Amino acid sequence: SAIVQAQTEVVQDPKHFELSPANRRWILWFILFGFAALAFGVFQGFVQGLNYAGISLFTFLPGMKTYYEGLTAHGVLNAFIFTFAEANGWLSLTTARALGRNLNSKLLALSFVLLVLGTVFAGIPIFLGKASVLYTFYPPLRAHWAFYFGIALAVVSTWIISAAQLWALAEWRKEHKGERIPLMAYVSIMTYIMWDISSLGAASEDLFLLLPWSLNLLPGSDPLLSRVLFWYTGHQIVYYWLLPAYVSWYIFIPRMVGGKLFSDSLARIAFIMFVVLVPVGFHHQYTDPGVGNYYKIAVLFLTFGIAFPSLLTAFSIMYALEIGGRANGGKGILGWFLKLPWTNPAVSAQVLAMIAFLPGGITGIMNASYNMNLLVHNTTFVPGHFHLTLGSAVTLSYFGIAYWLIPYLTGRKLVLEKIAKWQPWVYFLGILIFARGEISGGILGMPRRTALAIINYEPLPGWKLAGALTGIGGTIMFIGCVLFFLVIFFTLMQGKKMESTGDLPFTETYLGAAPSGWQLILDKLSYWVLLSFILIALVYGPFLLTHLPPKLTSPPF
Ligand code: HAS
Ligand code: CU
Repeated sequence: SAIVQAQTEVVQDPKHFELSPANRRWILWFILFGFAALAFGVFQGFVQGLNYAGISLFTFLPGMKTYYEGLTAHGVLNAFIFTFAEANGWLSLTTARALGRNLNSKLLALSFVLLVLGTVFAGIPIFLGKASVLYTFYPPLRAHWAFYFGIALAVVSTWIISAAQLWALAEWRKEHKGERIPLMAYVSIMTYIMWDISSLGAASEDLFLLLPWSLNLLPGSDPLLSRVLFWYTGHQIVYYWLLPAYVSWYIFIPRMVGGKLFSDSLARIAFIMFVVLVPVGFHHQYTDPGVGNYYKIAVLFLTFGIAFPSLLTAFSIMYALEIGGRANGGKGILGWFLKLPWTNPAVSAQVLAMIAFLPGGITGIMNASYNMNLLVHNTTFVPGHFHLTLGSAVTLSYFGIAYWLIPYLTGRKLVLEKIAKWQPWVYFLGILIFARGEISGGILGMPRRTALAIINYEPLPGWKLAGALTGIGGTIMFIGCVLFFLVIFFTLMQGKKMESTGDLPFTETYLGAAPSGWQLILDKLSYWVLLSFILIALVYGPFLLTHLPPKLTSPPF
């Protein structure tokens, strides 16, 4: 309680701020569009889960003809469109609030339109069976050009949000010479800077190799180069999914549990590490022939490096939760944990997200360990890992954020509160069963990305139980999603109008942003970007120098 009462430092700039109607509108559209994409995607996910339990339903879904069509729709809608839309909306809001200035609403509108167009362009060929190339779009699998074009539009929409953020920051700096960047803006903008740097690989693959190839302008594809470019982005995209949840965990959760964030600098350092340690994508290619050991060993160490800011985060957030739990009367080593506001679904969803992220992170570190990877690569262990991370840490966090954000944006009170209270628990139970199935099955060699329900060979003995758990867990997760969509839908339709929506529930910090001293270097964003590019050149430079020009020899499949 001494810490709760001690020094307070705010993480945003002015005390009062009005979100403009245009900013509010576009942010709300982003949030709702993202959840709509999630709703379409989880239908496919439900069917994918049942596949492992030996039940083949994929051909029954509207527009679905094959397993791979459904899996592509699931991956693109949930891993790209849902996450891009939520991050675009959510981190525009946090940046605007923290800098005390609305983002350029024309840019928000343009970004939103491009994301919708991108979804339409990519979605139509998927649902026509002309782009069953999965969300990793490895050549020589070839999709209709509209698919690659749509993905490019979606990525450009994220760059536009980054431009809008940086513009607002430049304006803010003119009026606040020598001041520290407010923490809430800092973490939001750093997330997008990290993504700007990281998206260059897959974006150039898409625009310069795959799109022209799909239009027959190139003689063939270069699978090795494409995979290297894809995974350069493909690992860091996971932090573009995760960091918006971290923004909520660092900046909002401490306040919502009655606590406080301990250290401003520690939070900034974590985000700097995500910006600097970009080149780790080769850990998805440990088993790729054609990638030398230099790269595999370099990224092994760098990957352990980039797990570190998540450990910092675990420390920071656990401490913030403890401060809150103790302020609420929690005693003893763990008593504070029970005193968290568990009946508030905005909190329970996010604390459950954190708990799921513990095994999510541990399985990531197992994946990164070269010799473990040889055992689990291309097995269901990997989707087990990423449903604990993307499918839980991120998705459950967005559920939790939505429970207060949608009332904030619409001015409507949440309805069906009883269902909202149960919803995170249902989803959490589902993911635990699902991940237990996938992870144990993976250790027994159960392959991922395989239509197990219709294979013409005998499954290994352990796969039956693992597959059944995957199907049962996936069904419970799906029910958890449906409950969420019900709450949001009826809130939008029938929620009582509130008189005022108040301010965003951001935290105060115990050790705030120091106005002078070594901490000032944390705000020199260009230094960290430069460092990131140097490291990228060291890891990827030799590969590109020895591999280029592209070897466009593979015919399409
Ligand atoms: Fe990963 C594959 C390594 C994090 C997503 N990952 C994937 C794929 C996806 C994905 C989608 O090295 C599959 C791609 C494909 O289709 O092939 N991953 C890692 C590592 C981390 C990691 C080292 N991954 C993520 C996150 C994701 C994600 C985050 C999505 C959001 N991953 C890999 C590797 C592969 C891989 C290999 C390739 C596998 C293969 O062979 O194909 C690390 O960043 C993880 C660090 C995390 C932690 C956990 C910190 C815990 C926190 C919670 C604290 C709890 C609190 C509450 C406060 C160290 C912050 C507690 C309260 C109490 C009382 C307990
Ligand atoms: Cu990775």
